[in-house]
Amino acid sequence: HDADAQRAFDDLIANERRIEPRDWMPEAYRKTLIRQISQHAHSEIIGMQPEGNWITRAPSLKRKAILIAKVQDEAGHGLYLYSAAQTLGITRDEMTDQLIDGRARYSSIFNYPTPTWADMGAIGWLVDGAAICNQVPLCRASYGPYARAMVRICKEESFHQRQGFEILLALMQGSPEQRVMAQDAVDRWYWPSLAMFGPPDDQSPNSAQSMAWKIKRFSNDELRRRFVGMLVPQAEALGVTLPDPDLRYDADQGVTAMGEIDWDDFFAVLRGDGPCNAERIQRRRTAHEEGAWVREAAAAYAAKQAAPRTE
Ligand code: FAQ
Repeated sequence: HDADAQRAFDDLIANERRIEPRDWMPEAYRKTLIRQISQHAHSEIIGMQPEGNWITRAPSLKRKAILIAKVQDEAGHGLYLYSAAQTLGITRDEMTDQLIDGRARYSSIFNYPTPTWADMGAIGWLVDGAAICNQVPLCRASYGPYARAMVRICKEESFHQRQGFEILLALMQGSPEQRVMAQDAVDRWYWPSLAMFGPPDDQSPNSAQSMAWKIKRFSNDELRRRFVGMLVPQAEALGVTLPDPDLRYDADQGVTAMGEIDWDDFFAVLRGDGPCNAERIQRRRTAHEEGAWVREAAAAYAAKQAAPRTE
């Protein structure tokens, strides 16, 4: 019976069909999806903090409204993704506990500070740009609920990326001080955004199996290279310099050479030793604790609605 179930699963994967929550699936497939989707959800939720930092200080009402909308979208993405993970048998409470206890991973990128307004531009352009590049292929992931969540998320990420680009463009067309601020933000976010794609292929323990299961469609290094190739003409349009003297780009062949990422810094951030790891988790934990009364009130209200009417 198990062999039949495995064969049915293998056929669905081989034929580019989707695995749905009620289908049989190997335990390892379920586990790796819970791992990746919950990490992705946590990234969206923690990812609200670096930009949330600028909502009260945005330089105009219009900029403030746009930034609020973007951060709100990130909350929405986190919620879709938690729901997708829940279809695999983990509860929202378990995922939340893993995050606020510091046991869960979330993207390394959100452990860096946002000292200037130009960081809002660099995050949109580089971080959302990297997210799109990584996530468009995930729209074809073999697990239905994850793939479908990605479609809407990618549409919203495209708007986020454009708004970041436009912030940087406005700064690059501004005063000399504003141009320096924009370039400084690009210098600080460029390398960490490349690290978002994960470790090099020969140090990526999950890639081979995730690609065989058609969760991942391209390797970490392939997507990273594709991303840099997208950035080069955009950097030129902006008038900013990508801080990699070894970068070689050819319009026909794309990126032919690039410098080495500081992997020691990446692994330090993964261990929890990045500049903002402790602050990010503490803030999430406090927000969760301060929200306890809202959850209690919602549960009490739901119970009251479910109870039979007495009048
Ligand atoms: N940070 O074997 P691999 C966003 C871990 S976008 C932290 O290569 P895999 C939008 C990895 O989990 C950001 N950890 O792993 C936004 C694994 O550890 P584990 C979120 C990382 O899964 C924009 C170990 O290293 N996007 O939020 C990172 O095959 C602006 C070995 O790595 C996603 O999550 C990293 N950068 O490939 C929001 C996309 N890289 O679990 C707000 C979905 C690797 O064994 C503002 N995820 N690790 O303990 C993926 O595509 C994949 O999971 C990868 C990693 C590509 C991230």
